[in-house]
Amino acid sequence: MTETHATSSDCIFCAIATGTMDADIVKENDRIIAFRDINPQAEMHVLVIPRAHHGDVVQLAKAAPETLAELVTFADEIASELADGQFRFIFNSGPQAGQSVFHVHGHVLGGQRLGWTPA
Ligand code: D5M
Repeated sequence: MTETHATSSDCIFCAIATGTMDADIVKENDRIIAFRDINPQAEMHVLVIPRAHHGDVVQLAKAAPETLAELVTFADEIASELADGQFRFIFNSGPQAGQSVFHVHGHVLGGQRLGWTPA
């Protein structure tokens, strides 16, 4: 598993968090940044990440549980601002679960009725 660092030089989401890579940012504060997914899977598909580098949601939960809680609050606020306030919040953890970027990110999905067939 990826180690936890403030930033990681080869991490694309660290690059977005530090402003060295462009993203379609919808909300941010000192600790968290949210931006639209480049490959949207729903009418609203936003990624919510801590600026600090943590490899996955379990590492974040162990290192900074208050930041994980704030990600949930962020997701709720984004869903209210961009859609009808209802949302699905997904963390893929590990390659077999579909994780492809190893900087923790929650997928905020909504703006439409969502199906449920993960396989
Ligand atoms: O989700 C990784 C997600 O990250 C996937 O839905 C594409 C998205 N992605 C990758 N690069 C970018 C940039 N540069 N901007 C916006 N979105 C991006 P995972 O759960 O790891 O499969």
